[in-house]
Amino acid sequence: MVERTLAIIKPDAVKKRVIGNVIQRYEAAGLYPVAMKMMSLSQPIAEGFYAVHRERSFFHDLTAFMSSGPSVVLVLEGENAIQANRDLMGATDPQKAESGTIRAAHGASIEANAVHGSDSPETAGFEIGYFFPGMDLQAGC
Ligand code: IDP
Ligand code: MG
Repeated sequence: MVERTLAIIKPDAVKKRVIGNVIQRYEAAGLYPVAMKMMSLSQPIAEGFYAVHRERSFFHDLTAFMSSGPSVVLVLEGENAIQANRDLMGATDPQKAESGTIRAAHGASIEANAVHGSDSPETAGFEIGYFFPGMDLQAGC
């Protein structure tokens, strides 16, 4: 099924100058950008985005990191895009990520792990709407 997912190239990857490399990996995996913008997330915007993690010990550090510089926020479209992007990203901890994944290539730590990807249709719907209001989770609109 063709679906959409929300991806973020995080501030660490932007600083490392690997935006182009990451987008190349998306395209090579059949995940095509259908919306994209570069933006600096404020801490409140990062807090709203990661609200599901607000009780976690790392929440403050995570939202400070996410607002430490510009990110690239994208909607990717492709066959089983949500799971396909999770596979392409690799494990949250780059040291545990399979070789060939984006996080194995570019992640520095469990926090500064280069990319975000939605983890379910429910979160993809919320996350796409959060950054691209009015844009549908479903392809073809
Ligand atoms: P995911 O990005 O692989 O879906 P989540 O568990 O949803 O991982 O965590 C969201 C983000 O929070 C991670 O990508 C990472 O940046 C950060 N994070 C997760 N676990 C830790 C931790 O134990 N310490 C610090 N940051 C963490
Ligand atoms: Mg997650």
